[in-house]
This record gives sequence, structure tokens and C-alpha cells, in this order.
Amino acid sequence: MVVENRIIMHVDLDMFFAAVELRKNPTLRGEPVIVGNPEARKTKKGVVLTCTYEARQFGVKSGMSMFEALHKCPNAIIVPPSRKEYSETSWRIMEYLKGYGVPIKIASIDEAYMDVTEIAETWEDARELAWKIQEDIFEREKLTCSIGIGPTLKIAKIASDYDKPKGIVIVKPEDLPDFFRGLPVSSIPGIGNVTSTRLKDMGIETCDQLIFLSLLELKEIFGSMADHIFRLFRGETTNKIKERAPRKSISHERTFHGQPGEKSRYKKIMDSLFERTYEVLIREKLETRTVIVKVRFSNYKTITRSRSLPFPSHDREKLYNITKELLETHFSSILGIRLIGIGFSNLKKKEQKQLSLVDFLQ
Ligand code: TTP
Ligand code: MG
Repeated sequence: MVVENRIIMHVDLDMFFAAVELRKNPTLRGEPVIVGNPEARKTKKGVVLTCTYEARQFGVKSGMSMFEALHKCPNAIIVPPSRKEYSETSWRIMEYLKGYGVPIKIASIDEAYMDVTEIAETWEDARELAWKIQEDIFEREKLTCSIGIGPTLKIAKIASDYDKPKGIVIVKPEDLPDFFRGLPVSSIPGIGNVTSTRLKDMGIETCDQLIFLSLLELKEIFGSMADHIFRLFRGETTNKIKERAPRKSISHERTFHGQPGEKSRYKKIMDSLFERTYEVLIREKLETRTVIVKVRFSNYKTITRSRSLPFPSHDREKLYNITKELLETHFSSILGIRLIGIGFSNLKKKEQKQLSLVDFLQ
């Protein structure tokens, strides 16, 4: 049940196993690549684990038998899976996502749901966060992902799949009927091949005819699944994510177009980013040991600098001065600045001060 309005994000890596293979061997880029058993040409056995979008154009899909896949795309290049690399890469990406400290549900090797309500006040904030996540994952892993943002987990998931690869799709509660209009029924998680074929026989291929049906009418078509579908269209399926990982870092950044010499403007942006980052530190009763700054120049060269303290601190002046020292040297660059970022990492919960007897007696 939906208790209150939440902003849920679903991050899903694009053609994950295949993307890792392309990263390893860039000559495969642009080719129809299937990750699966390379012996399949001879043995005709095995299934497609995943494939590149070029192979998908021939109708090849995850889970399809290799026999059928090679029939559809005889020139496909078959690459054996590198399981260890997939799980290590996935682990690093999930650790990065957990670093936001928001409720997170890792749903499979390449997808996670996050409840970003407390770090994104508006849907536009969520969009900026999605940009940052895409950029960070690409910077760290050279992999792309698609992100769906919506009021429930299911809608976020459908949205992340809507504009692959590299998509960011936001579906606000008020966009719901429009979003479902024209959407193939097969995009609904849980509607598999059998149901879609049955629906097709009834002349239903998109959600259009289903959105405004009553629960009773849906029951005639879907039986026990009707209630779920009725609530899905209205944004009323679950929006709850229970797990929460401890926050590993806090950061805020801003992209803008700065010209050489605009030092006072840069300082203003630095101050406001510092405020936002420091505010989270205090609100969440944390202390930091490491201040990190990031600067992107107009030529897109990006640098990060950090400084660590001997002990965790929440001393505003100390943290501000370090931030300022790390950043200000770059304000005189003859290149303009495109982005400034400020972060705190190596976070620790602030020690609760023990009440002394004197405190008690006062
Ligand atoms: P998906 O996210 O379903 O697929 P994908 O990442 O390859 O492609 P997309 O861009 O559409 O998200 O699955 C993630 C990985 O899980 C996928 O790369 C391979 C693996 N997988 C299997 O091993 N068997 C399967 O049947 C499916 C669906 C996926
Ligand atoms: Mg994926």
C-alpha cells in the first residue's frame, strides 16, 4: 500500500554482461554479440544470457535458446561469460549506490531500487541525481545504465526500461495515464509471453484499453492478477524499501558555465554547495574525516582533490577552510569552470556525549 508520496529510482545497467565484454574487448563494439556458450554452433545447446542491441535488432533476446538465436542472427559473435568479472563489477556499483545512504533494494546483479525522497526534494532534483549516477558509473566502470523514476517500485522499473540505453525517464503520479497509453502490455512486469499472446488474441496489445477498466472487468481478463494491475495503473503498488545501508559519503555538485576570472561567482557557488553538504552532515548527526572537491574546467578536464583529518570532525570552520583551500587555487585558472563539487567521506556517527552527573543535576 502507498502510505505517502515517495520518489523511487530504478537503476538498471544496459546489456550488462555484454557491456562488460565490450569494455574488455572494444573491437566488439557495433557488432551483434551474444554472451553464451561458444560451443553452441556445434552443440546447438545453451541459452542466450544477454546480447548487444545490434543482436536484438535481429530478434535475439535473453533466455532464448542459442539454436533459435543463431537462426535469427547467423553472424552473431558468441562470447563466453566472465562471471567473476560481472559479480565484481556489480558489487562495486552497488557499493557506490549504497553510498547514498538511502533505502536501497538490490534486485538482481544489475539493478537496484532506491528511495531517494530524502535526498531529492523535487522530481527535477531526482533527474539531476540520475544524471550524476549515470556519470559516476560511467566514470568508474565505463558502463552505461538507464534510470527510471516514479512513485512506486513497479513504475520506476517500467520507466527504466522505457528508453534504453542511457535513458532517464520520469513518471510523476499525474503522468500515469499518459505514460501507460501506448505502452505494450508486455512491458508490464509479470505479463509474460503466454499472457501477451492471449491478450493479443483478444485484440489488446497496448495498455490503452486496460487503463480505464474497472477492477471487475480486469478480473475477467487477468483473474487473480487483476488487483495488482488495477493498482499499478494508479500508482498504488508498493513504494516501500526497507533496507538501508549506512551512508558512506555526502556530496553536492553544480554544473554551470563559468568564464575565466569570475572568482566571486565561483566563491558563491562554493559557499552554497558547502552549506548543502554541511547541512546533511549535521542533520544526520555525522562527522567526516575527508573533504573532497571536484572541479571540471571548460575543456571537460576534471580533477578531484581531497584532504583527510586525523580525527572525524563536524567543526564547520575547519571543514569550510579545508574546502576553500582545496578549491580556491583553481578559481584563477585561465580556463573557465563548468562544475564544482564538494563532498565529505569517511563518515562516522557522531559520538553521543555521556551525560555527566553535573548535567543531570542542573
Ligand atoms: P537484464 O537487465 O534483464 O538485461 P541486460 O542488462 O542484459 O539488458 P538491458 O539493457 O535490457 O537491461 O539482465 C541483467 C543481466 O543478467 C544480463 O546482462 C545477463 C543476465 N541474465 C541472464 O543471465 N539470464 C537471463 O535470462 C536474463 C534476463 C538476464
Ligand atoms: Mg540490465
